[in-house]
Amino acid sequence: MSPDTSAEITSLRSAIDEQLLKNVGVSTKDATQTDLMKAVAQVARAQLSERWVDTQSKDRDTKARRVYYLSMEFLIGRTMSNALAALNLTEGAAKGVTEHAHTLEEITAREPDAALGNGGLGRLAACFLDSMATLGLPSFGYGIRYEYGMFAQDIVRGTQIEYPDPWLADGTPWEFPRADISFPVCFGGWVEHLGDKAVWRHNAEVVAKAYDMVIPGHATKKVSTLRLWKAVAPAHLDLHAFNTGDYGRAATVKNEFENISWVLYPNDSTPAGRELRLRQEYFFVAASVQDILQRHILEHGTLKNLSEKVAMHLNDTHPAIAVAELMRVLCDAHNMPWAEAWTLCKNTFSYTNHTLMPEALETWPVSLMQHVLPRHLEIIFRINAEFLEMAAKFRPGDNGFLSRLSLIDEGGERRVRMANLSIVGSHKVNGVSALHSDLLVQTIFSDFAALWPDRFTNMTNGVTPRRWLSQANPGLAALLDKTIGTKWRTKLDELKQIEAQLDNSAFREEFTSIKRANKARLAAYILETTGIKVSPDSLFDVQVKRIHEYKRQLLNVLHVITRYQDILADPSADWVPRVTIFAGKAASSYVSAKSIIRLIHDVGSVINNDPRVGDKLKLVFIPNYGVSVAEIIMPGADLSEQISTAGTEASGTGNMKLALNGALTIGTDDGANIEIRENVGDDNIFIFGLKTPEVLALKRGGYQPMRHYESNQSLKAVLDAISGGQFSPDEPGRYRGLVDSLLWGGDHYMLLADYESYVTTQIKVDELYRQPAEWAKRSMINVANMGAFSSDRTIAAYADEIWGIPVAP
Ligand code: NBG
Repeated sequence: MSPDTSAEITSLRSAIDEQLLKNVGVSTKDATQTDLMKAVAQVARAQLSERWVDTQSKDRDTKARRVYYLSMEFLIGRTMSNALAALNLTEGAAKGVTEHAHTLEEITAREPDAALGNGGLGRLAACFLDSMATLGLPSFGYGIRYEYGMFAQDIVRGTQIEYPDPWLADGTPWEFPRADISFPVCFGGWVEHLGDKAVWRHNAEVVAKAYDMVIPGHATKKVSTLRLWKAVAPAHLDLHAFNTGDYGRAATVKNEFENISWVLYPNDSTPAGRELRLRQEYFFVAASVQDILQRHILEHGTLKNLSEKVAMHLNDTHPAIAVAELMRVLCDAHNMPWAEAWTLCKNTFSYTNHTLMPEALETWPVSLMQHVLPRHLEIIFRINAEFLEMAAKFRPGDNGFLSRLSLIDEGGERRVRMANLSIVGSHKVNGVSALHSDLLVQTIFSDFAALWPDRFTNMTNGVTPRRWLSQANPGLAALLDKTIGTKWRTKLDELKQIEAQLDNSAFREEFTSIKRANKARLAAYILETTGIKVSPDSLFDVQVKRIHEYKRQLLNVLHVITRYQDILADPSADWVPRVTIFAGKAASSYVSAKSIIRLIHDVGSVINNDPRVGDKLKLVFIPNYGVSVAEIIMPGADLSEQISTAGTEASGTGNMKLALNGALTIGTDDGANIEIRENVGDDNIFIFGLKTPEVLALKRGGYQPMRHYESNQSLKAVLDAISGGQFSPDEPGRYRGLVDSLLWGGDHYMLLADYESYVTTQIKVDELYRQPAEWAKRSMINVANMGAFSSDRTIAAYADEIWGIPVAP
């Protein structure tokens, strides 16, 4: 319960004042919003610290089995509001800061986002930590303490410009540096074999230093830990260079080591293919494995029972080198026999695949691996030899089978396949939605599935209701509390009860006016960040996610232009006013994605300034999408665009956040959209387009995008307008290449094939929106049926079926 006695609030106020004075170093009357942010954070931090110490000592005493979630990315966002809510300090802090004539919203906005991730994969990891803590799961997340997180996006004349994100520049109140926890991590050199013993003579060493972020659970005092590693040069300077006056060289050496934890790689779907990235992967894995084994030995005195007490999860293949590292440590450092070590290893690891996109499947050149991690390469070769020997017995004489299974891709430059290593080294492998998991075993992993059918399973993604409903949408949260009680925060299935209110007009009106207020807030944010004025009475049509061809933001633009042309053709028709809202970043080297961002801006500036259109249609692009921006957008959306080509989006989680906040989905039969439809019912979602088998059949049968262009007049008019320069009069040829890639380049993601069905479905959306009561009802049904998409459900299933850690129901 929140502190409701004035005594509690008074003591919170004096705690804030005390922190201002003793820790932040300002007098209470001079405190700025940033000072107050720091002071409030210190108050919360002290309580988190106590909870951390408690949780650790309980888990130690019970010798708990723990899960270690290894991930290159954790997209945490801001911590303040979440921490205050978990500690029941929100109300008190809000009252405390009003004393200083500020609102809690203003104070929390001073905190920079911890954007240590690219998109869905990293945000999923953050939601998972929240759920692990809330479920009281003995758990650690392990990752890298990047000095620079996801780049900041600015838009200059329609073009994306990337800026570094120095989120740690002013320090963060939320981390706990663990000065006494550090481990060496070695690189390079060669391997010597002395008898049957392998000795890795590395030629470089860096130190990994631990920084913890305490992840509070909700409705529990349990916390989880996110332990992030910072790379530090073994010596601060090259002393020899320094003493001979070569200061440049002295600093270079330091940088060479420390750049490992400098930046998050900004590509979320193409392996950066750079040595530094491989070093990053090994760096955090090696430090984490040492930390985990040290804790295990302290508690159990032996490594023989490692897999009984330790579950290590590979979040995608980025930490896959952990399989070889654990083998190396067990065999080389602890003299464990290979076979025993291998059994432990398989029982310890599990692996989640997050994409079917072939270009995103990580592989490393054997030559690079030899150069950076020579001992690991040997170990991978040995794992592979034993594995292929076993597989050969399964299908004797089938060389194709063996070469597909091999951990080494022998076609062209030899490369290590990290997905294959992950599968072979794990006891469970999962996809992230029912469709994705099915496709995994039918397509890219079919050979492995033939060998080990039981190894493959599904864990549909989820999102934390604390951040994505309670915190992001306080209006709706309050209405829910009043109507069905407060338990939904940790038992999201409780939302089902609001179906009893569907015909209660008072409830519906309140529900609608909350959405209206959220839209007004979003409209204000749009005005502030883009200068474009939009009316909250319009339908807010939202597509927010990374910009990627398979996600088909371009299809959305085609629809917007269609609508624009139709409005011009018949301006007096009864148009449902609409604002199409985009946000998202394009990988810095992804030329087509950047061109789509520019097109959105070009089309927007024509439409938004056309007096014949007015409020009937607006097109906006909100810059610098990230967790905090999403917290403003999700509650203000009416329509959620989830329009990837069927079979390409592994799951999606934005789709869940939007529906949880009452947006209706327009989407393809893809990823978790399918499960959202199953939960909310066919009448409460707009599904269109080709289904996965149809996409595959069309590809096989020879897809001809030109046919659609020739047979559909409005599609032709739209594409002609773009390629003819109607939206880029200063450079008419700007988008010719983009249109050509659809017409002549094969339209890889089949935009043209889905266009007609998409546009027709958008008309159905309008029809429903014309009936506000009906729309509100369906929106309520969406909220009511989102219980299945809580990350608590997902994590309970992982714990039960993969990690073997019981959670209390
Ligand atoms: C992404 C998928 C999404 C999915 C998230 C989380 C990667 C490699 N994959 O569909 O594209 O929701 O992972 O599972 O980032």
